[in-house]
Amino acid sequence: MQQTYFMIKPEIVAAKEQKIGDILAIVNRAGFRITRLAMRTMPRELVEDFYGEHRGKPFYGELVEYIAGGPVVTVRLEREGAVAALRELIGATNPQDAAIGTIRDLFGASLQNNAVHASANPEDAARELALIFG
Ligand code: 3AN
Repeated sequence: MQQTYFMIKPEIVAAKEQKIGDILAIVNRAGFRITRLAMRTMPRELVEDFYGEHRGKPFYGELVEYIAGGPVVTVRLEREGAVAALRELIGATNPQDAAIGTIRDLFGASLQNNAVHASANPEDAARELALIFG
């Protein structure tokens, strides 16, 4: 069994019509078990560490503001081949490029407001899970 980190981003949590349940249902139906789950606002310093690989990029400041700007849903998921399977399920970073039926295709609004995050590789998954859940 492999673990990965999944996060539902602030614009989904803040939306008048919340789609948190719909998104988690898709994840469960794809064979993932939820083994940790919380809603929280991430402190700015935590977001800066979390997105450390993007430090210095033109969108970094805006990205940190956005993710630290409101509560997110933090999720630890378990499945065989969880990391790759979840990346496939969420689709490409830009919802416009995301395959039909993927979570970002269904719920993403823009490159920044792309609904969800999933760890990119097993090393990131371990790092992100440690950062978020200790
Ligand atoms: P992914 O979330 O698919 O791993 P990353 O790690 O390249 O993609 O990007 C992390 C987050 O940064 C994205 N989910 C998106 O919100 C934001 N982002 C990435 N690239 C851009 C960009 N060119 N302009 C604005 N925001 C971006």
